[in-house]
Amino acid sequence: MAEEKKIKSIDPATIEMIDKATSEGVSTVFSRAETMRPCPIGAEGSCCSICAMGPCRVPMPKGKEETPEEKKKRRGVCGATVETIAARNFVRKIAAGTASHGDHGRKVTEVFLAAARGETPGFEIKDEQKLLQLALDLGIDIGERSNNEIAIDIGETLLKEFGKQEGELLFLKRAPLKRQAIWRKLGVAPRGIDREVAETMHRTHMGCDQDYRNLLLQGARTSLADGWGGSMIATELQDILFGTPSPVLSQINLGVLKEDEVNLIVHGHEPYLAEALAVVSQDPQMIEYAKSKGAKGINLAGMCCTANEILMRHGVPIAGNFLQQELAIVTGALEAMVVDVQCIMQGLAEVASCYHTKVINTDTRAKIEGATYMEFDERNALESAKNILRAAIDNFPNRGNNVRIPTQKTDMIAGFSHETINYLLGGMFRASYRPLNDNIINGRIRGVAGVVGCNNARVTHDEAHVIMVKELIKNDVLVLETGCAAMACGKAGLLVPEAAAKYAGEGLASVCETVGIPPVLHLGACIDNSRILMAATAMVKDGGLGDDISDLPAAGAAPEWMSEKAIAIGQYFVSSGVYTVFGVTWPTTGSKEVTKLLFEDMEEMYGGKWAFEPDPLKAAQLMIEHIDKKRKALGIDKARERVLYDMAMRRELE
Ligand code: BF8
Repeated sequence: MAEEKKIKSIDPATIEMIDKATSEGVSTVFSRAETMRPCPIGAEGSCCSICAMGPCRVPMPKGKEETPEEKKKRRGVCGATVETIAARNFVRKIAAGTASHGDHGRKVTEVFLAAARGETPGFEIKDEQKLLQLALDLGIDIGERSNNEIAIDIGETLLKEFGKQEGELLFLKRAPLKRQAIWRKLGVAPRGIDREVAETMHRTHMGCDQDYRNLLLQGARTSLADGWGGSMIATELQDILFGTPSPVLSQINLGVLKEDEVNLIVHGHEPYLAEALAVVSQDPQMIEYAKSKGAKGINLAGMCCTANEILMRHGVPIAGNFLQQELAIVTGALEAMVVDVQCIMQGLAEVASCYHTKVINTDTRAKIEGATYMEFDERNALESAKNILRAAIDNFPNRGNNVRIPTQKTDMIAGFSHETINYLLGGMFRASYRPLNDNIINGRIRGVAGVVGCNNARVTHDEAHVIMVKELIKNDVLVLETGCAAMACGKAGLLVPEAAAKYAGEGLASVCETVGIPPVLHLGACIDNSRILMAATAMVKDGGLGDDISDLPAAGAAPEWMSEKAIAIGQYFVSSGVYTVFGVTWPTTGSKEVTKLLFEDMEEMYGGKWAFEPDPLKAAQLMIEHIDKKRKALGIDKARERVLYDMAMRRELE
């Protein structure tokens, strides 16, 4: 369990709005986290609530070593051991995360198919090159056929991936051959995405799968159905439909809200509505309408993963990450918060009731009490978006006199898709990860780290992300980011090329300077962690760094994780061969055996394993040690001298 935190956020804009909320008597996630302590038994995975004979609480005794006799007695009413209970709880989180990304991927596929069939005016295939590449990957005939004909075949093929009952997910073939062989040997190559989720729910029903090892194998299989299934399908099809991201300059933090314009934040995960809003908010008629209500214009901003989607494709600024959602309303300057699915705090409607903000929910899968429901119809996207935007504009005259927008906003560059990294490094005509591999081999770059995931109100907002990433880049580790992690580092000024000279070690800085990239690359939303899998695979395929993802000098982390999706992501990285460190709290500490399997034995099985370290500096050092271990195994450890930073040098660099 993380220690009592000292400050609520490292971000002054966040602190200013927490203070404003407090002085206005508004409760937020920050104040609720103070009054509601986490349940210590649930936090360690020792509470079983899957049948009505419980909930059974079987906590690890504190302050003394448990005897085998005591351990035997730690059982639920049905006789379930702590191992079974902890493992069931853990793999259920994986199933929930996989289901969330999978359902997102399924909806993307349906919209993609509808667009290919010409049923969604406003949405059409944008990235022909990626469409054709995907057709080749899937063995779909290109010939003289139109893009839409090819897209229909792709959509129909990928839609079947969700309900497939036999065989393997098609994208598994993209992984290095050695990786595929490991999955097959362990029996964890997923069949259909939904099938793995359903089987996990079945196996974790009362009195079913009771062997924690077997449960964790199914957990791995389910997680792979996320990373190489639902998430990868979503990323691929979104890119084809809305455009593959390329580097774009924008800004981040609550200071992107504007005092004299209609402010509209789009928050959640699926990008169709946000795409349509990005278009209609530029419509001269809508701008005129906003002016008729006394505003100078329309200001669209994003929040959470939806923000990442429209930032990368349209340069739309980001108002903040997960823990800032209520605070955007506390500014008093937000006309509407438009939401769809996932990571939308139920506290939003309550906070909005203290201001003039309308919370507009748009998805039938996520109804919200106290919000205004305006269903978004993808088949009539632009009209739907206009209706929602009109509701926001109509709300502008209702602003109160309690408006205060923090001044903080920071420049950031996003849009580093796997393809873009390829082009940036290798050039348009010989796109390749070769230069990255060469710089890793010659030691200028020590390795690569994926730092991803959420904010968590149990730890200081954004702090762990920024400390970890600064430590990594100082030690010449190139950082790839997604989700709320990328936003934390964006606010801290790490997503601009100038950050290389300021914060990165000499080797990494020299490479960033040559290529013109920041030392921390923003790859997108959480589903876009599949881009990191693709980047890792491309590094393996380009040669010189072993023949599997687990051979790469690479590591992953989610230092402020909170959602079940984060556990699914972490497990698919581990199952793909990546050493992955989580912070905040660890959900299986109630069982030594389960924790040992995750933290130790998985390395034997998958080449990757989990670790838990709530101190972000120590966690970064664990990642660097792992990277060095891999460099040694590859025989490239002599190529670089390790730079050790003492405290004085660190302060100088800060
Ligand atoms: O999917 S990083 S808080 S917003 S779960 Fe949610 Fe976590 Fe943010 Fe996106 Ni990902």
